[in-house]
Amino acid sequence: MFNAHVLELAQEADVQDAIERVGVQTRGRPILTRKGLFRAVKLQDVGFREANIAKQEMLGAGGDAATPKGLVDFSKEKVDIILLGTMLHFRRFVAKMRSQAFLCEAISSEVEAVLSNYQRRSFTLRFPSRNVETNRTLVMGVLNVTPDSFSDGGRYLQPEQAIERGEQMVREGADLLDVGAESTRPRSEPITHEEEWRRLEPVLKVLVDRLDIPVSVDTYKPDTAAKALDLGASFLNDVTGLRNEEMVRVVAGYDVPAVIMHMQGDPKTMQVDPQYREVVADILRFFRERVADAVRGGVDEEKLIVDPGIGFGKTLGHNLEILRRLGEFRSLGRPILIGPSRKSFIGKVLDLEVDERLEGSLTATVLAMAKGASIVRVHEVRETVRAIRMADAILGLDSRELSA
Ligand code: HH2
Repeated sequence: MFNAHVLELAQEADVQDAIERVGVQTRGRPILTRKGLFRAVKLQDVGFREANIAKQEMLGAGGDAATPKGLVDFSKEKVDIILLGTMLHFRRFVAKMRSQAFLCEAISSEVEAVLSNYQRRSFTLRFPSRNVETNRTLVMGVLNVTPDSFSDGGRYLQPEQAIERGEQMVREGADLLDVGAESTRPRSEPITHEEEWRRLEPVLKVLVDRLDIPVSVDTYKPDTAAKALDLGASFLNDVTGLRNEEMVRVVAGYDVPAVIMHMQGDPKTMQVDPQYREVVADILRFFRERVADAVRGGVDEEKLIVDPGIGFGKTLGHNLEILRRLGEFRSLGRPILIGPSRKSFIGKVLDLEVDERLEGSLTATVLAMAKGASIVRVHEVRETVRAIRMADAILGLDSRELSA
């Protein structure tokens, strides 16, 4: 009996650890690490010439490519393909494609970039007053100074209550705080900048002074964003994904981190009949465009955080698929934020009202961090911090020394 068993090697570190344990010589380690790591890379809308070359080069490199029938009978101008191979195969492929004709060089660069991005686990969030590392999962507490938020609407409308709740979340272990003054729940009505600021100012003023953690403002209005940053907020959370040029100017001008969230449509109508060609790929494309636009507008790319926007123009199936495939967003090389907390997709799966969704929220949040989310946006901070610390320890993400 040889005690054969299948090893789970998803990350470079897993392969390195496994081959070290069998006593591989130092020289052999890098090559075996590449051979031990399998990847599948999907490309969309590839011209048939490039797709044919990619298939040949991937086969030549020792891997393979999944291509549609339309590629061989020339019935399609553009096709989606999946490259399959180990990191060694991809290394050879990238080198070969670089010197091929047509758009092959661009494919080579894109594939090389996503494979390297996907490996990236830790980021430094540079806030005005401090840097925060994402070498463990960060918990962002939600504070809604609104009369109508879907979960905590009306509870923290009075400044004293909101301030007390903010301080409480810090005591409970929040790493970041997200303060919002306008609900963006489905069917909500927009409010004016004046009204938003009237609700926000008294709370924000005190919190930024008293709290020792970075505070973000959940707003898509450039005027509110600028005033909040002047007052001492550390970053911005924009549910419209920096689509407004003015907002890009604010982020670039203040040089602060910003969350680009994906939303299909607007809150009033987003849940009517959301449609995607492929939900994950479509959102990835949206992020790429938004990041590129922001960078063109002077924003430092390293300041951007992406969030697929659970519940914003998505069906139950879309939300579950986004969470199941969340790791694919690591292809962007940006930190991922996720906010499943108490949302209606949990209510639909478990048939439970908003205030009974704690277990569903914790499950979604922990699975999301296991897939690579760096920041989790939650209402129930105390419980989430415990769940996340435990998950971080199991996954080896906790930088603290844990003794036996
Ligand atoms: N969800 C809500 C609001 N802002 N921002 C990001 N980045 N990600 C999210 O998932 C997200 C968000 C909705 O939740 P909540 O703030 O509790 O509700 P409301 O919009 O009703 O105030």
